[in-house]
Amino acid sequence: MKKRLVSSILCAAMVAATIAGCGSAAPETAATTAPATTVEETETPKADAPATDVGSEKLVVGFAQIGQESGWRDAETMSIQTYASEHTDTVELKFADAQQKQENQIKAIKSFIEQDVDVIGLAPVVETGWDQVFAEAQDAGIPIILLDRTADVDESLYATFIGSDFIEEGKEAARQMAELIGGKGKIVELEGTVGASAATDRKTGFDEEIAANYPDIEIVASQTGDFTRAQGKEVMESFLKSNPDIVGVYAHNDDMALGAIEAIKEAGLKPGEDIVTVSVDGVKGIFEAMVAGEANCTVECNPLLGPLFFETAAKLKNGESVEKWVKSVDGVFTSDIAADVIDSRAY
Ligand code: GYE
Repeated sequence: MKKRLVSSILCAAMVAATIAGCGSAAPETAATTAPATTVEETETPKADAPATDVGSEKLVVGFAQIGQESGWRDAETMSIQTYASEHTDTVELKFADAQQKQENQIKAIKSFIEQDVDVIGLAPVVETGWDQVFAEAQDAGIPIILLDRTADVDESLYATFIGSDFIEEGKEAARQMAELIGGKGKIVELEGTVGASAATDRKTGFDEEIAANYPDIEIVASQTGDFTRAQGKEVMESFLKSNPDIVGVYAHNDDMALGAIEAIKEAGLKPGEDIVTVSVDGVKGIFEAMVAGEANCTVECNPLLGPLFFETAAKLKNGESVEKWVKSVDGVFTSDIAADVIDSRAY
């Protein structure tokens, strides 16, 4: 029963990823028939045990989540909590919501160490400032899995990073933007949380690709919207006031793009036509906006990391080796195919 459940979750993930890949408008970053994750991630569980089986004891995992800043984050939380609730006989999850604050994440990690969990998972809200608490976990013999964002620490301080290549996402977004605006014009950039790897790298990838290959595209303003819809809207309002002649907006996540779309409409302009959008994540809301003709492109970033997270934690508890970076394989979606794939989107 347990085994079937794990298999069906994996199959569902693979099917979803395959559908996603098939819909890809620009397949450079997407393996069209590949699962959303690498071989390591989607390995079929052994015939005689569920993937998170660690013998007679339960696998006890502490996860320090960032907060609830975006639809993407909610989908990831759901993926982790659903896996735990469907595997209560083999898995125990201690879940902390840090409400966007690094100090809360550090507190959560310290409490997980005190409770002597088997493995600690963390989505680091920012990249720096982790050395000391990671060293404490290491001294206590508890491995750390970085989930979806990286930390700027020595590689020896964590076991693995599971997530996407943000630089590549930024570069892909730049190529899509260039295509949409015919290689020229003024654009603005809505950045994610200051100091977060997903924001820093999505900016680096995008800005470098524009600078290297599109001399007639000018990024006239770039400012943080903290990965939220409300701040995306607010910052876009001020961008529109000081830059009335922009032709595109690049947002480091879909939620900020959705906020920007509201601001564009309120300014009496047509999002998707007067000002095109390119963003990252692939959440349902941006597909709806694309179907409505108000958004143009999203570069996918897979948040359904729950099963892989627990399987990796089980491996670490069992003393098995894991890759230092288990990279997600993500697709790219443009508005012309949004209507065909929207029903198959799992988040
Ligand atoms: O893209 C954004 C979220 O860390 C990859 O965080 C994640 C990012 C995601 O808030 O929407």
